[in-house]
Amino acid sequence: MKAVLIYPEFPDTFWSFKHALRFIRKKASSPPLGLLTVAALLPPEWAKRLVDVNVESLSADDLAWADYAFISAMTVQRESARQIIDRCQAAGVKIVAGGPLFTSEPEQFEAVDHFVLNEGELTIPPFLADLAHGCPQHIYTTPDFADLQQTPVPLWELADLSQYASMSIQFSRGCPYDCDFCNVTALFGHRPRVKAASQIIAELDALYNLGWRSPVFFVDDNLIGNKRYLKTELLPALIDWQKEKAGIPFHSQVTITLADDQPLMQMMVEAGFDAVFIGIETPDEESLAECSKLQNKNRDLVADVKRIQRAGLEVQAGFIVGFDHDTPTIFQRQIDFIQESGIVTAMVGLLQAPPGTRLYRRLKREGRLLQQMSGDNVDGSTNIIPLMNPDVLHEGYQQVLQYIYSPKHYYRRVRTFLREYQSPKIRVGLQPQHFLAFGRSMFQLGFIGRERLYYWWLLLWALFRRPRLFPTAVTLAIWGYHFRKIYELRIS
Ligand code: B12
Repeated sequence: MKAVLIYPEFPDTFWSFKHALRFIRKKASSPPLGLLTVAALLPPEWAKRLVDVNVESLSADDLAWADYAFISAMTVQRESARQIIDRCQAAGVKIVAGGPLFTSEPEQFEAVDHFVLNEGELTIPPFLADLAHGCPQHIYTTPDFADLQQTPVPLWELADLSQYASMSIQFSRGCPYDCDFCNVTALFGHRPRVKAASQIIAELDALYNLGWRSPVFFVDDNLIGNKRYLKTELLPALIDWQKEKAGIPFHSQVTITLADDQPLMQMMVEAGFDAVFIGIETPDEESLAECSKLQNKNRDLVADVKRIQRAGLEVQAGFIVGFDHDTPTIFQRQIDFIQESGIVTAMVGLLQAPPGTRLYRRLKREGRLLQQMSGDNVDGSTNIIPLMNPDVLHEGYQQVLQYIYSPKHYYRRVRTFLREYQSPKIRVGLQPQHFLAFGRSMFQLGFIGRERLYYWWLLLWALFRRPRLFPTAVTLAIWGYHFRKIYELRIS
């Protein structure tokens, strides 16, 4: 059997980093970990090809070669997925589809032969068994959650690693919290299921042996969901692993409660973590209560962020406007919070209700749902009717973006952050692409960009005040360029 595993194209989004990747001559930020895991779940004797359309095009030869096309996608890839499905159908290749897009809206894709939904560890084996007996069904689904200790090492060797800026690894799925707008618990449940530390070391070894010497993203929705296991098993194993390795910093996603645990932060930094993404959402206590983000309530969130930064972890964060309790004062409060905390990578979106969430069910009951979601949670669109006047909400949203991503305020935020941030313990070794990126940034941002004065001032400031963080300053300047491009598209 010959299987081509296809990952559709992403549009320009906040996390696509498309405008920043050009500086380092990379085509995508991360490889499709879901498909590489699916590949490892398919029989070893099958011939397999990966085509990530974000880094190479899908050729007629790929389709002529394959018996089956395995397609994975997020909602934001819907359009590209449709085009690929049409091409597979025209070429007479049978289509197997799975992943978040197809799990949430299978009814939208009539041409798919087999939907193998939810977690592949549970649904691929029955599909393969039926296929072997010549009677594969149209849809495979399950209400259960997989035991990650059985998940195989992803087949990274199928991907051309040199095209990506970062690699991905998954340690856990599931989150103990209950934020009403989040579809992670709907997709993966509340109980954090973890891999054994030895599995993670085997995955890291596999990447290292393939020559990978750049950042690795632990894609867990909440890395600290099981703190005990993290402290006693995973982090000690990672600290040990890093001892004979070079150039592999980690980053991940956590909750703000990390700030309460100094020893945990120290261990994470020692293990090589240098950044964490946190759902902060809003500084408004009533809106936090409304969405059940109770772990963020009754805290000094700015102080928490600074404590995490001082420990040596950059805080990137998500923010939401459009809660029922939001009044027009929320826009300035969000701006003040973001600027004061020095959260450089601030992903701000309008409240959306993904299918399967508690928020979706509530708004459906209240008759406040609109059209289907775009799949990009920060494109200024929403599928809900807000309580605030929609014009005021959109105007306020744009005002936040214009402010925080204007060169003046963005670069000021970078300095606020660098003042606090302790330099990372583990860094990527300098590679030719970094010099290239620096050269390009001097040209693009320092000569032709409208941010040129701020750019040079930041570099001078970093050189004298935080010389060890000079490469971080250059990186953040480049990221700022990407964020501005993304939000300029949204605002125009
Ligand atoms: C890592 C990650 C990213 C990374 C890397 C993405 C990439 N290249 O794959 C980055 C940071 C780039 C990213 C970006 C975005 N992301 Co993202 N991301 C994730 C995250 C945290 C983990 C995904 C992952 O690697 N999981 C590990 C693998 C092993 O699991 P998996 O992909 O689900 O695959 C399993 C099953 O789904 C199934 N499966 C998957 N594919 C297939 C295919 C077949 C044929 C079969 C049989 C089975 C199967 O089997 C696998 C093994 O069980 C998820 C949340 C989550 N927990 O899933 C969000 C998530 C996928 N992202 C999401 C979103 C919204 C985005 C953005 C649009 C955000 C934005 N506004 O910019 C962007 C869009 C991407 C882009 N490049 O522009 C949403 C998608 C929701 C949806 N319904 O589509 C999620 C679910 C987060 C959320 N809470 O809503 N993301």
